[in-house]
Amino acid sequence: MKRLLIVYFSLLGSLVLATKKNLIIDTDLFSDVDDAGALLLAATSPDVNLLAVNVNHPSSYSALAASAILAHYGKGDVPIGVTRPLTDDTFLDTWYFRLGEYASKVAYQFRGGKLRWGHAEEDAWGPVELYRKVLSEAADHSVTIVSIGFLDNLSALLNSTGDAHSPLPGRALLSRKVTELVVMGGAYPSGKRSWNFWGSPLSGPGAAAHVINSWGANTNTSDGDGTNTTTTTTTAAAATTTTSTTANTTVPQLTFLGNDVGVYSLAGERLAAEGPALDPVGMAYGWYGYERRARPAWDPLAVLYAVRGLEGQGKTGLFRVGDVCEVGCGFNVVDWEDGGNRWVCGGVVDGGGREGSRQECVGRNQRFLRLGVTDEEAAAEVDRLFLEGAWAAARGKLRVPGLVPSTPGTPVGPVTTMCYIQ
Ligand SMILES: [Ca+2]
Repeated sequence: MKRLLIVYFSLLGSLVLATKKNLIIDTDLFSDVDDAGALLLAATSPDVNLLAVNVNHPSSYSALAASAILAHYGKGDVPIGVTRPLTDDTFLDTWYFRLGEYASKVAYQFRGGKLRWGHAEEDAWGPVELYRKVLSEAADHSVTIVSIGFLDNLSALLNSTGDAHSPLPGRALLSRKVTELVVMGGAYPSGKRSWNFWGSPLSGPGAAAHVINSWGANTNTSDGDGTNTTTTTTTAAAATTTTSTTANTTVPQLTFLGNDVGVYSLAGERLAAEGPALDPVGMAYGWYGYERRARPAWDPLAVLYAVRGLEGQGKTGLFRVGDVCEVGCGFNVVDWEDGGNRWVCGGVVDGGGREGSRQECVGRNQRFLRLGVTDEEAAAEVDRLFLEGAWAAARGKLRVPGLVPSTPGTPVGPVTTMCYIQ
C-alpha cells in the first residue's frame, strides 16, 4: 500500500509539474502599479514556473522593486535582468499630479531577492543574456513570455547573435523555445499611442514596431523594418532541425491584450484594504493610487491569460479571441513614427510593415483578446487572486496546485478618472 501511495504521489507530482506554465515576464514596473500586481500573480500562482523577470524601464528602482516583490512572495531565486544604462529616476506624475511613486519605496522597504539594495548594476543580468540563458536551458516550445511594458528587451533579443548559451541567433532561439508571446498593448482593430507601443524612454515606438511588424512575416527579403534577419519559414515541413545551429522555425503564437481588456476592470483596492498590513504590492497600490487605489488590471490580466489561456472560452473563461476580420486571419501593424496600431485582415496586403512590401497574415500566428466576462467579473477575479496570493505568502502556506476556478465576487466600486499608463 505504501508503495502504491508513493507511485500515486509521484504520478501526481509529475502531473502537477506538467501543468505548470514556464513564464518569463518583461515589465516596466515604474509608471503604473499594475505591473506590481502582475508580479504578485506570477509569483504566487501554483500554476506558474517563473523562469525570469526582465525589466524594460531603465531605473535601478524598477529592478530592485522586482527583486523585492519576488523575494517577499518566496521567489527570491528568480533571476532578474534590466535594460541599461541604468538611472536612479523615480516616477513623477506630470500628467495628473495625483499618482504616487511606489518603486523606490517597495525596493527599499522590502529589499531582498537577487538584487542587493544599491547594487542593481552589479547584480542584475543584461536582459538579452538572461533571455538567451533561460531560453537555451528550456525545453523546446515550452516557454511563454508575457510583455507588460516596452518591447526593447525583446527587440534586442531578436537582434542578438549566437553566444556561449546558444549558437542560435535571437529570432531562431525564440522560435525554438517559446510557444507564445503575450503582449499587453495596442487597441483592436486600431488605436493611437498605446503607452507600451510608444512610451519607451529608450526607443519610442521603434522596439514595438520591430518586434510586432516582423513577427512571422515572410522575411526572405527583410523584417519589414529594413533590417535583414534570420529567414523564418512558416510551413510545418520546414520545421525539421538539421543541425545544432538551425532553428525549428515554427512561429510562436503572438497574442495581444489591448487597452479594452482591463481598462474598466479596476483592481487592487481590496488588496490594499483587506490584504496583509505589510504586503509590498498592497502598499504599492496605496502609494500609487492617491484617493483611489483601484487601477485598470491590464497587466495582471495579461499574466492570467498567459497562465490559463482560453480555458472555458465561451462559457466561464475570462477571455475570448477577438474577431474583426470577416475572412481569414489578421495581424497587427505598429506605426514606426507614433506607435499607433491597426489590425490588418485578409490573406495578402501591400505595405503591411513598410511601404513596398507584400506581407501575408497566414503563418504569422497572431490574435487579440477580448474579455469573455464582464469588466467587474474580471476585476473581481484579479482581486480574489491578489488576496489569496498575498495572504498565502503572509501566512507561509503552500497553495495547492491546480487551476483555480473563477468565482467573481463583489465589484470594486465605480469607474473614476483614469490614465493610460500601463
Ligand atoms: Ca506595465
